[in-house]
Amino acid sequence: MNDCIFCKIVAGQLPSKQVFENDELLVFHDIHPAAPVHLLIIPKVHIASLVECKAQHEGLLGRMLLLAPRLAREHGLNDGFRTSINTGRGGGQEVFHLHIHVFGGGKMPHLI
Ligand code: D5M
Repeated sequence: MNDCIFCKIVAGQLPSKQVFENDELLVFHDIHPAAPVHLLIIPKVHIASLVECKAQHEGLLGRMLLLAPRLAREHGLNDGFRTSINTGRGGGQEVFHLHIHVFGGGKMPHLI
């Protein structure tokens, strides 16, 4: 997607503080951290949101989620961490490229 900022990060056209990369996933620090550690796990392929995910993405979604505890451990979140996926404008999504927030390490916004 030409106008997707996360696709531009994947393509190396925008800078990011990357902490993990493999053939299908990229992880980088959120530019507006909501906690001392705040990472975003994204697929390299453009998927706008969870709504656009199909059965074919089951494995990808599983691998994204399973990366979270490893990242948390590597970033010292030994006491726990939070994951969130905002979906659609009503769900607070601002960047329409699927991503899992992984954050922790201090005071975090209160959520239900
Ligand atoms: O969250 C989208 C998140 O993406 C939000 O926390 C800011 C972050 N963001 C936006 N632009 C960048 C760049 N360029 N680098 C790193 N992080 C970025 P959402 O779930 O869509 O509300």
